[in-house]
Amino acid sequence: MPSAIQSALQPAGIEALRIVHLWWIFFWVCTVVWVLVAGATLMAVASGRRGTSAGVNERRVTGTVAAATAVSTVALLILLTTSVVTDRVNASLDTTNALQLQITGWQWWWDVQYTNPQASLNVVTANEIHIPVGRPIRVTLLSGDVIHSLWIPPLNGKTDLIPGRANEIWFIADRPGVYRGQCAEFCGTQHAKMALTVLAEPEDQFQRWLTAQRSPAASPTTPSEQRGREIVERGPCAMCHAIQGSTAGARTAPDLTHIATRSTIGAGSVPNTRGYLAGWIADPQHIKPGNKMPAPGLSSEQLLAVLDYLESLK
Ligand code: HEC
Ligand SMILES: [Cu+2]
Repeated sequence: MPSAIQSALQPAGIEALRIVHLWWIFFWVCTVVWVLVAGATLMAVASGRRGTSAGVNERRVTGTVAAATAVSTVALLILLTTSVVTDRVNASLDTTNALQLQITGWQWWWDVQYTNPQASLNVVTANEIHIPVGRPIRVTLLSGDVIHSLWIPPLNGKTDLIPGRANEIWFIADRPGVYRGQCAEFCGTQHAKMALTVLAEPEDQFQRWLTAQRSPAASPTTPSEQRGREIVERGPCAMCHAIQGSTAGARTAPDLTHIATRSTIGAGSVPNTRGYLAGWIADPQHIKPGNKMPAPGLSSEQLLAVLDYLESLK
């Protein structure tokens, strides 16, 4: 996977582009103000040394204050209008043919649903989204616990996920790439390890991914995978996780139906390799201290079987 972009100064979509324009307007207006203030201070120091007479000073002060007030008013008006206009324009993206997503923030991971009017075509995943390039993405933002905030800097600004309320954002990716989003509202100990990876890809590639995600979990093909599935279904895992097509159907932890297709585990904490997966299942608290998955206490034989099974969930 190419390295992910997480900079608001490298926009990959029209919404982020408008925000970066706004950023540069703020930057230049503030720079000019700073230079004027610094210049005026230096001039005041210099004229103080020269010791100008009181009468001249008074007239100059009135003039300067009037000019400074006018400049400040104009500067503030520029900042106000440009930010209000950017906000309004960004809020009104054309959403014809939009892809509808529902993202729910949990301490400390993202539940993602590709909602479809036909329920059997729904896709549930976590912490990693695929989106088609050039199509508006309309996201409903919910929270399962506390306030979170979703920020994918190359695509759009931040929007909060608030318990008991549905917020909405839109964005569109102009070019393929990997963009890294991050929770931007402090939400507890592992707030910093709450990333959302966005893979923007051409429409046909996206459709292939979506179709694959719609299928239930792969059936075990080896005795070890079979054993792993039994442990997951009968053990504690099924109390929190869902694997479509198995009896595990809980929704308070990341959906594991196609876990092997994701690039990271623990919401971007570590790469999804066999080694890290083993480390995660053996002791999730070591990789992400304080997270809501207790160590399941599997024997090494059970751990290997569970690993084989999870790695088969392509
Ligand atoms: C008490 C609930 C609970 C139990 C029991 C549990 N998990 Fe988890 N699991 C979680 C939560 C919550 C997360 C997300 C943690 C985070 O990223 O902050 C998670 C994350 C994971 C992940 C990483 C998923 C991802 O996309 O990042 C894997 C893999 C996983 N669990 C496997 C298992 C297995 C296998 C078992 C049983 C042996 C199990 N879990 C038992 C709650 C649980
Ligand atoms: Cu958060």
